[in-house]
Amino acid sequence: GHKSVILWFTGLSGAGKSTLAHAVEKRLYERKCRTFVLDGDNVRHGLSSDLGFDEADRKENIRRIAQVAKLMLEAGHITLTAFISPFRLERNLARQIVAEGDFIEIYCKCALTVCEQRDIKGLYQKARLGHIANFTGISSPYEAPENPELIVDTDQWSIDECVQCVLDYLQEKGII
Ligand code: GGZ
Repeated sequence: GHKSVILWFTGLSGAGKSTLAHAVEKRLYERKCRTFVLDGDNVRHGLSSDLGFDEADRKENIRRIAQVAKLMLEAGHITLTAFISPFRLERNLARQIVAEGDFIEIYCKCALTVCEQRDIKGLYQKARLGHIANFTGISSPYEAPENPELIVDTDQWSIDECVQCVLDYLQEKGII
């Protein structure tokens, strides 16, 4: 058995949130945990398809995700969310929606210069050229967590090291 918690990954576009969430999910699945990943691929196209990226829409996006995560929690799943979630206030609201003790904030720490250099989807370049408005890190703020449960240095550590860091934490806390 395992406890149900939310693993709330936060960080810049390209910091590796989604990759890491899926890699952690795979390891949890192997241990027979019930898991679910919420990320841009399954939320931004459906539940939040009416929302864009200005401040109000991002806040609403995060509120919806927190509410869904709470339902998944009640269903007994370890839920992994991978959204930029740039605002401290909304992350803390999410924490309150979910219930403080079940919310594990994981800061995927990656320098903007590294994300921008990788630019896997070419979005940073578009943002620099002014073709995308309100782009996090360029023309919209990212407020780094002040007291996250975990920090993973995604620009210094391998994916495996980051995954192991999360699993060690879950084990240490008796969640898995
Ligand atoms: C940031 C944007 C933007 C703007 C589109 N700013 O690297 P990606 O492509 O796959 O991840 C980014 C994703 C961010 O959506 P989230 O739902 O995680 O954001 S938030 O939590 O702030 O609501 C990026 C893409 O969408 N994208 N426009 N302007 N990222």
